[in-house]
Amino acid sequence: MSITRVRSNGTRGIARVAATLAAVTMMSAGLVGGTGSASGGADWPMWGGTPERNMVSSREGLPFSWDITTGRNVKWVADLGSQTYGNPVVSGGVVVVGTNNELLRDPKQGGDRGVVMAFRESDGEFLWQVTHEKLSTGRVNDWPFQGVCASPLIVGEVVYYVSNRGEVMAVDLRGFRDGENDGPVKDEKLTSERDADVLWRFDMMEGVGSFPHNMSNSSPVAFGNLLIVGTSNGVDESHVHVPSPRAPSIIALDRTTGKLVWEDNSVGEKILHGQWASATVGRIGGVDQAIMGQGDGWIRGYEVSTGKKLWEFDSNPKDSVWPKTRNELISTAIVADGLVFIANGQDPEHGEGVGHLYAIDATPRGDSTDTGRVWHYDRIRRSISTGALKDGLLYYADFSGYLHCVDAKTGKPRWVHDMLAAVWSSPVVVGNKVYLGDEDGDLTVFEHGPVPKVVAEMNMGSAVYSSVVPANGALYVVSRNKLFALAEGAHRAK
Ligand SMILES: [Ca+2]
Ligand SMILES: [Ca+2]
Repeated sequence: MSITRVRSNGTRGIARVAATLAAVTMMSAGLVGGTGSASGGADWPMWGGTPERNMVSSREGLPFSWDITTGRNVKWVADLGSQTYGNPVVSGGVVVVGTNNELLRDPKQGGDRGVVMAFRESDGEFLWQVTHEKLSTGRVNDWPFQGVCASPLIVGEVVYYVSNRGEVMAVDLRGFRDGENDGPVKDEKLTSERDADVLWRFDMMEGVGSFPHNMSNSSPVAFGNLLIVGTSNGVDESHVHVPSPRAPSIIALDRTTGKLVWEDNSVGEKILHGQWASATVGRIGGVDQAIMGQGDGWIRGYEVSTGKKLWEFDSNPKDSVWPKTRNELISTAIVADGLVFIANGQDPEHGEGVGHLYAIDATPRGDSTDTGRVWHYDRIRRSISTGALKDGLLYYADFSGYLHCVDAKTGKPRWVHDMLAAVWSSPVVVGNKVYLGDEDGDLTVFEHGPVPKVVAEMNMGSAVYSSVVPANGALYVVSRNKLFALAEGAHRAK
């Protein structure tokens, strides 16, 4: 496969990474916030739709073709900043997405900032925004113009997300439009209806000593009253030195107060580069586990209520060498069919290379690299995507632009499709269709099944780093600078 075929857009990678990283069934008692992909619930309140992060929805009747030029099947379009790497989430009638500040909505909040914007779900009207100035340390911690990268999480009336300043934020879904200044934070300087009502913030740089490499990125996941978040702790500009080896990779906060509950630092100074992954929560072997890829290329599972480490799995062959063949983990694990699925890869700026995809049994304890390996698929290239598993078929994309359909039981390939452009996005199964976007801005729709079949391909006008989000009769797609709400039968006038 050609290395040069994949175009780079020239901006600094990792931060961009964040991006794609930047996505629950209510079954297990503690899991919070999901309406359940399996149950066909309406909202999509987090990365992956549910805490198990499996990119699958049983929603029916969503469009699989549209035309952004004529407006066919386009319900509404909202403008975002100039670079958008995060994914929208939808809950309580509100669509929330991270972007940058190049669409200046408030002259009082000028300059380069990370921004989270909220829109009304029904018609796309802008509701409120929160902005975060860039860190004064610059690109080593907070890359210019990358904005807020990871998907937020909405639980009830609260939006949780990680800012470009390494803060875990909790803000009111209703902002100040409810006439109340909610939460412990009462000293917001901007309190109009278009501003955000902050409930609390937890600064991971100050609170646990994290040193984010290039960008802070993690999509929070909730379990009961806990919020599980990755810290993004990484190397410094030397790309060798880990300035904060004692900082944890993963933390749990109290959702109500923002106070630290548990933390784990199994990685220590073994961080290869950065840590931009998001945690997954699923019940396996009777234990509710938090599972996350970490900066040394290992995946770890924790008892989610206590933070006790249960198992750890090396995603790289023992003879691999960073950065040529040893990879980091940017992909979010999914829990499906009682197993954990995850692929490794690298910062897109590092280009293409070998990758590894695994099915992992999360019941063995300790070092489970051998005991937990159900299968290993080595035809995948470096990937920053997250998987989607339905009817025994696992879809997984790689950065080289291939969409792999793999037998989830055996790890044997069923088919591979070449998107002919780099893929940051994750495949999402909606009903009997599979959606995947690429860096050329093409969004391809496949028939879900053991045989490859392209149903449609639409260009979205600029790169699609995000993954499609199905919610309440609409499909949300984010390009570099626009948020599209697509619905069957809708027609947006020019
Ligand atoms: Ca409020
Ligand atoms: Ca407040």
